[in-house]
Amino acid sequence: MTKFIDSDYVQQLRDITFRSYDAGWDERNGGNVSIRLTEEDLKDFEDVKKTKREFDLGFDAKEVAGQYFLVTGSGRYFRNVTSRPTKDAGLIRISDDGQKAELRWGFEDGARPTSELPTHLMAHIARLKVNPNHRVVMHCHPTNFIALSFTQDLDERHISRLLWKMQAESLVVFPEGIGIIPYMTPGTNEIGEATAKKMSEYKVVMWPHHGIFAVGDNPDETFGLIETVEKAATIYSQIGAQGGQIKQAITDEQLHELADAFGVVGNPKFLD
Ligand code: 2HA
Ligand code: ZN
Repeated sequence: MTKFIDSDYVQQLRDITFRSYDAGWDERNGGNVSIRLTEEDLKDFEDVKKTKREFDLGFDAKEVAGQYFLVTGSGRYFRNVTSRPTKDAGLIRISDDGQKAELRWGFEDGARPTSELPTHLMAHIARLKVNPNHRVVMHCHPTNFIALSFTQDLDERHISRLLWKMQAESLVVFPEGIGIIPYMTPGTNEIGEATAKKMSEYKVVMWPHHGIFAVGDNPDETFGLIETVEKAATIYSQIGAQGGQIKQAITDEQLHELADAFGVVGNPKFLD
């Protein structure tokens, strides 16, 4: 019998939660991840077939009914997922009526899915319409990116251009730029709806004074996207530490050349 604990999915979740913690982006219980899986992905695992507990979702998730999500637990620490995956992570199936999450594996000591489950599921629903290959949604608290939300105008064009111009990699990795929602209370359906709306256009959404939400095909790519955004924000912080005076910078013409060279389309709203 193939056990779900031995799957690549659990291994990938252990890996990115620990890496994100180790990068300093998940103090205490900060951060949450979800990986969308299908019945087909799970057909070989005998130990995910039975519902062990149910959770009310508090919103209608019919658009992902019958799909599975490997998620981190509410109040659980990213630091611990790698050593306690069966307690701090769980596999849920969205019920056929879209109202409940059925626990199929994990959360063995009574844990529940992350408090940000509404945002995760709403973001998956939004991304499925844009790019059905996007299976991973990740939230964490990258320090320099959060700092930008205090010192900069919360303007998508401004923040996107600032990060694009900090390194040549940025435009290639997030050519759509950065979506920004207003500051809102975490864990609510409202912040989920606002984030999901942005996710129909952006792979990265800033939660001002809180953190980042990012999506991607797989855990590696999603984590790499967050690393790239945070690296650009860190360069900006270091420029400040070096006195803040910019003597030369990447021009818009060079951004256009980059986009052409790497076959990406920079968001025309933000590129001059
Ligand atoms: O999971 O980061 O936004 C804890 C959080 C809430
Ligand atoms: Zn958070």
